[in-house]
Amino acid sequence: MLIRETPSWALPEREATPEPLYLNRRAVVAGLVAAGALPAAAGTDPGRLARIPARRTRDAGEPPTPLADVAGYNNFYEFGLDKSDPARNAGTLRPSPWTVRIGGLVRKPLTLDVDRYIAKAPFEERIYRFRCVEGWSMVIPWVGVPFASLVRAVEPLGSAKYVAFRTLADPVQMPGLRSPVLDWPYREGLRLDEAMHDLTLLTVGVYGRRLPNQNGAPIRLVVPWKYGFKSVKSVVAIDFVETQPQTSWNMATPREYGFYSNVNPEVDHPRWSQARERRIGEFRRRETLMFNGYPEVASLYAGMDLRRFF
Ligand SMILES: Nc1nc2c(c(=O)[nH]1)N[C@H]1C(S)=C(S)[C@@H](COP(=O)(O)O)O[C@H]1N2
Ligand SMILES: [Mo]
Repeated sequence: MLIRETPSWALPEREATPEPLYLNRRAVVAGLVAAGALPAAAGTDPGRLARIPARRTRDAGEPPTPLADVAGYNNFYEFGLDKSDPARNAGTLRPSPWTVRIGGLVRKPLTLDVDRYIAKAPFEERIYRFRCVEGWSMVIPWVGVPFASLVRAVEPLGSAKYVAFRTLADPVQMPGLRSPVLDWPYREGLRLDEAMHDLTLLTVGVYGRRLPNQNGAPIRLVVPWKYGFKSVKSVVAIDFVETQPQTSWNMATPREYGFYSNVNPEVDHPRWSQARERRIGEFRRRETLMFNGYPEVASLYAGMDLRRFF
């Protein structure tokens, strides 16, 4: 749903954000900086986005999860296995300068300089539901651009059918790489039509700020109709390929983590039901919605048996 459309993105922050959120943000951010979970501000605030998103093009219709939870309760195994590890350990990640190499079966491969991209791309704010396969969920105001715009820029060849994403794997910056829980680097993938769906967001910020390291700085994917592990963090390489790429979670436990992993309350994970979820901050569990409440993606899977292709 389009809430605001303006010719210019250069709105003052208070106009780009609903008032209660705006009023809260400074206090919350100050608290997180004090707790060491966000970069400290030395005069200027390095966490601020160079440009403020002008448009909110998606609203979940529910209040966003507080930034303290979004940036304090994370899965990012490169920094440890506990939910509080990434916020504690991801300070060693250096998100700038950062490049993303985009290639494979494309006519115009390119290397993205993320700082320059952040300074130029026409960002939107999108409030999406976010559902982890572990059974918890949040509502998150992301800042990003539709991934499809990048796909169009590199001009995939007709033979490109899938997109493969890879996270940085630097043991100096990422202490979690010492433990072999996953086959590093963290890899994920989408079918090309999924990658080009308007909901698929190339994300650089949250709550109007650059992504905290623990949320996948400086650039990550967000695929809101799929379980959270498909939303790969701190991306360094994107390749267009012909056949379904290997993905880290699927390689680790294929019975538990399918390539598609669309949120589906009717297909249980072998170790737990997916029928319900706990929204972080709520007490009672709520029912999980098909495709996480994004029914517009259903046509991508027409004719597919979603029990077999889970
Ligand atoms: N590189 C990388 N990306 C990752 C993960 C990870 O461990 N490493 N965890 C995934 C999982 S399981 C979830 S639920 C989300 C969590 O994103 P958030 O911490 O921003 O909420 O990131 C996903 N992307
Ligand atoms: Mo997850």
